[in-house]
This record gives sequence, C-alpha cells and structure tokens, in this order.
Amino acid sequence: MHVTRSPGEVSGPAGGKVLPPGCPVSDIDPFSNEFFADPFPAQAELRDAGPVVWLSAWSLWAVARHAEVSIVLNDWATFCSGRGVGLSDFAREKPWRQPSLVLETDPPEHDRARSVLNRVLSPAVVKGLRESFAAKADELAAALVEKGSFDAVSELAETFPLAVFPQALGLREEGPEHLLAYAGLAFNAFGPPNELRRVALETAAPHVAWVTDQCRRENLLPGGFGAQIHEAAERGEGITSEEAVLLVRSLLTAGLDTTVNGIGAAVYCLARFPDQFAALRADPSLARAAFEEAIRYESPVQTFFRTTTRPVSIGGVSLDEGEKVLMFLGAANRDPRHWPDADRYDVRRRAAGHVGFGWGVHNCVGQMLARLEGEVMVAALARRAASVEISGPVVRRYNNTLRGLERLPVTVRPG
Ligand code: OVM
Repeated sequence: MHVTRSPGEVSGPAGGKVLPPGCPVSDIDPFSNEFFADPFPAQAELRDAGPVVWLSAWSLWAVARHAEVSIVLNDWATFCSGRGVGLSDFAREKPWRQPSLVLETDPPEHDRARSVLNRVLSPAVVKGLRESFAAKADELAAALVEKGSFDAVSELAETFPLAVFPQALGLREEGPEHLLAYAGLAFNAFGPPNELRRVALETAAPHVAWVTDQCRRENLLPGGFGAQIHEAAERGEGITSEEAVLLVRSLLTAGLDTTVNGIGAAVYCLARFPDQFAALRADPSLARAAFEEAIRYESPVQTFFRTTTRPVSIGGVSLDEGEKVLMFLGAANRDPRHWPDADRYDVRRRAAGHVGFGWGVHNCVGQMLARLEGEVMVAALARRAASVEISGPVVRRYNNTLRGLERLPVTVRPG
C-alpha cells in the first residue's frame, strides 16, 4: 500500500513543503518501468486516494479521476500550458527545444496557431483522404493475412501510418526511423529527469536535425499539410513564416507515433478479446467505435501536465500558484466513477467523453485524421481476417508518456 495521509509536511525533494493537512500522499512513481508494465492497480489506488494526490516521488500534484481530470482540462486560465505540459516548468528551466506554438501556449496566442491547424486538418480535408487511406489499409491487411503470422507492431501499427501520414504531410524523404525516434524523444521529454528522458535527450541530435530540416518550406511537397501551413503564412493568415516552420514541427511530432500506438492498441484489444473481434466482423460499421474504445481502453497518450497560474482549490485541496499538476488521462478513461464496467473492452460502448484525445482548447487537432486511420485499418483487418490470435511473447515499449508495445506477434486466419 503506497498511499498515506499527510501529516502536514513532507521532506525529500519538496524540501519541507507544507501540504494541506489530511491530503493524500502517494509514493507511486508513475514514470517507472514497474508502473508502465501494469499501471492499472496503481491508477486505481491513485483514484481511490482522493480527488487530488501529492506524488512524493517527483513532488507534484496529480489528478486521476475523470471528474478532476476534466476540470483541469477545461480551465486553461488556471491550469496553463505555457509553462510546459511536462514536468519541467518553463518559468524555471530552459525547455529542451523551442516551445510548440500550440501545445505549449495559452489563449490568445494559442488560438492563432491553432486556427491554422484547424483549417489544414479540417473534417473536409480528412474526408478527402478516406478513399486512398482505405485502399492502403486494405492492401496491407490483405498482404498480412496472406502472410499468416506477423508482428502487429512493426508490420501493421507502424507500417500503416508510415504508409499514409508522411505522404499526406508532403515529406520528400520518409526517414521513418527519424520520425518515430523524434516522437519517442518528445514524449519521453515530458517526463521527469529519469533514465528514459536522459537517454532520449542524449541521443536526440540527429533526429532533431532531420526533423528541423523537413519543416522548411522548400522540403515540403505541394498539396500536403506542410505546404498548406506555409501557404497560410504567405497569405498572412495570422502566422509568420518562422511560425509556419514550428507548426509543421507540431504535426511531425504529434502525428505519427500517436497513431502507431492507437492502431497498436486496437489490434491488441481485438486480439485479446475474440468475442469483440467477432462482433466487429458481424457488423463492420463498428470499426470506428472499436478504434475509439481502444483509445479509451489503452490511452496511448497516458499523461500530460499543467501548471497553476493562481492559488486554486480542487477537490477540497488548496494548490499554490506555480504548481505542476499531472493529469492521468489513462486513469480517467478507466474511472469506474464515470464508466460502467470500466475495465471491459466493448466495441458497442459509447466511448465518447474519454480524454484520450484530451479535452478543452488543447484537444487533439489531428483526432479526425487519427480516427480515419484507425477506422480504415480496423475495418480492413476485420474484412480480411476471420480471427486474430496472439502467437508469441508480447513485449512492452517503455516511454514516459506513450503507452504501447514493442512487439505483438499474431497469427490471423483468412476470412
Ligand atoms: C507539438 C505537440 C502537440 C501535441 C503533442 C505533442 C509530443 C507535441 O505541438 O509539438 O507531443
């Protein structure tokens, strides 16, 4: 049992920080491999400890229930992103890279950049990609079913987004190893200064150099998302050409590894719960819901932080100004206070209201694109395969923010 009641004061890294008397304290380290290997019991403990918990391992506040995670996500003025959405507080520490113009800003600056991305990734644009994405997904599913046994991470969850996203963005070179390494690095960098973050930053240079280069106007093919961002700047739509470079970087950072882990989550769910795969095969119109429920169930993006801009009371606990608050999106998505039968993967569930894509002003700008990728890949698999079975050791991939697998060996029977 990790959770204790606060005697009012804690020692350690907090250095004599006085906590509100009676507030829950936990020594769970949510950035340890032990936690990543099986986060669910620890997340339940954090939810049950109280609406807000002090994490002594890294000296910060955390919210793990759906209600409080939603409160924090919906109040950008109090829980800001401009001081970074990782543990590092940009007001005290130099960020590892120039801050993102959307992720790491607050209104009104945020909204200027966001509206450009909203237009570039609009529902109409995403709709226009459906046919070509579906064809690619079907081609991949057919080849994999033909093969019979394969690794659903390297041969499916990574292969499909790599086959469609860099092209939609307009990259000249595909450089898949750089794209996935860069995103892995960025998501590790949100975490505390543990081994994962240190090693990621130490090996970052070649990936940073490659990504930075790909964001330049001349390296982006006409018609892609990247060129459209630069064109918005050229038309004077609220961003400069330097800002356009950084907005392209946002898509490169957030657009690939996330969908890799989302699609990986969906295949992992369908392979573990054959009755759900059968339900999907019986009614292929459930493909989109099956992907959405996998996002709720596995929460590929597990956590984000905010920083308080003023003293605030949440769940009866008073937080000072300038405090980091960790939001457990994954724990909120499994909160039994919000979800009936929260730990059941159910393709017929109404998963709307999950916070796997965030919520509020920073909600995922690429979520319609992610859903398109997930839906067509799940649908293609259900069309081509009669069953999906795990056929070897499942190996987890460890990252400070992303939840997903390194290897998922499966055998599929042709449908
Ligand atoms: C960004 C960004 C946005 C969302 C997630 C993310 C690494 C990055 O704007 O760079 O994760």
